[in-house]
Amino acid sequence: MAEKVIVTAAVVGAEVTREQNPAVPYTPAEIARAAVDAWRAGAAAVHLHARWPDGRASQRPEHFREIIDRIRQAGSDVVIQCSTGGAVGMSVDERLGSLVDGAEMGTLNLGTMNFGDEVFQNARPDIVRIAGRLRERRLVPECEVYDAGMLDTLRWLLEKGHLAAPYHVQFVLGVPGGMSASERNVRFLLEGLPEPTHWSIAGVGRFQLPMAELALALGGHVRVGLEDNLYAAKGVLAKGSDALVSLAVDLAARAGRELATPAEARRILGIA
Ligand code: KMH
Ligand code: ZN
Repeated sequence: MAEKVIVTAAVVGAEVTREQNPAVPYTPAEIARAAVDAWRAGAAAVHLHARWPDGRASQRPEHFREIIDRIRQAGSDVVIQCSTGGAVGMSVDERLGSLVDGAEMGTLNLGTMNFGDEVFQNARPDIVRIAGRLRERRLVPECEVYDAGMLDTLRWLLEKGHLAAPYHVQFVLGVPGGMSASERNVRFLLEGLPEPTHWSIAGVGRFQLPMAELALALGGHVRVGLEDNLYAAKGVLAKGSDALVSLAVDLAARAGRELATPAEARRILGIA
């Protein structure tokens, strides 16, 4: 029987805007509400970014603290994962601002890549530094893999002792400049995954739900939400990340995969 599935909700990224979808949350209160709604819809974990009230990307510790406090005040035990990717162009120091008390996981982006028309910089010494900070703070890394060579970097980090289990792998597929979101690519990536590990797929744009369906069929976990995709169906804007979580929950039921609760997700992910 396949492991229970962890649905992660990425409720806001650094790039999507309210002009594209009015449901995109900006303030800490809005982001926390989106996270709690996603948890109520079945998400066991939330992947968090922050914004300034005008929508600019923020990695300010006070924004992350307020988001986490509000999520807990609402009675949610959802697993909290903070982005150390931030936005393209931010320094590593700025990106590390998100790792505040209350975070349980932090992302670890495994390479430099074209990101649309920009460059997302993740030089190897910076990856090592972020991995070190996650270790110091006893946060479980979620390794963001956008392309096949990044799995070689994962292996290198493990060999050199910069990273050790527990860690989680998120295949983020369909970023313009990264690997596309196809079944062939997923099967190839899975062959290169170090054992033992658990993995998830975040498909970008129209690939979000097909990739969730594929991950469910192959025994993986899934990430959905407005960070990666603004639409519930072709031409239909999602009313929120919770709506996308609900669609993933339906797919999980159809695939015969039970949902992990946040407590079960902590056990699977190795969060102490
Ligand atoms: N905003 C992207 C440039 C992460 O959260 O760790 C990077 C990103 C990855 O979203
Ligand atoms: Zn992110």
